[in-house]
Amino acid sequence: MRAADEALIVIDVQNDFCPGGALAVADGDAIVEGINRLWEEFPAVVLTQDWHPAGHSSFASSHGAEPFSTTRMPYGEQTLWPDHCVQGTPGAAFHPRLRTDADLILRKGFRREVDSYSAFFENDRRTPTGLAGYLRERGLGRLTLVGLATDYCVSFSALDAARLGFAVTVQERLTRPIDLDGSLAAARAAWAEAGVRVA
Ligand code: VGL
Ligand code: ZN
Repeated sequence: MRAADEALIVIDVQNDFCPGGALAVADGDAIVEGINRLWEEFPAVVLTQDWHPAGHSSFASSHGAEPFSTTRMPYGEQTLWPDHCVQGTPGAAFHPRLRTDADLILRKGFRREVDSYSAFFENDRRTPTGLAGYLRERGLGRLTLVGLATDYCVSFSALDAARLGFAVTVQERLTRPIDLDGSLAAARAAWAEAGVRVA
């Protein structure tokens, strides 16, 4: 069993990020059993769920653009994705074999005009999701991150958590990357810079 201040944060293990899904990550489903096993060790577990309204501004279809192209948003550069994790659709549901009896399920990306890769802040880097306050009030200062995708939502969450003063470990074997234009290498370099541990 882990210490009482340790939490497992499971990022976006949802059907649309698994093989057959709208934004499938290669082998995304291969981490499910390992996450369920690791779960047993932790006194606290949080799941995050990417949860977009139809017509979300991160969808290429909302801009008449090609998926995986980029656009300028008021808050900066934004990659445009295939429509994915639309609220209430099967693609937005957790992988059917993932445990879901978490203490907290945090939904993110629900504002049409701004994306939210990180579990802590929207992509404007300023609007908090409330997760930091939740963890702090519960005395959970040490976080282990797993889930999808390594180089987007896991990485942005890890970097924000470190910036907020949490001790952060990414259990990389229980993540899978999208790896767009060197994004995985960039993520790993940023973790080293920010003091995010990789297990
Ligand atoms: C994610 C792209 C768009 C992720 C979510 O969970 O990593 N990536 N929305
Ligand atoms: Zn998304």
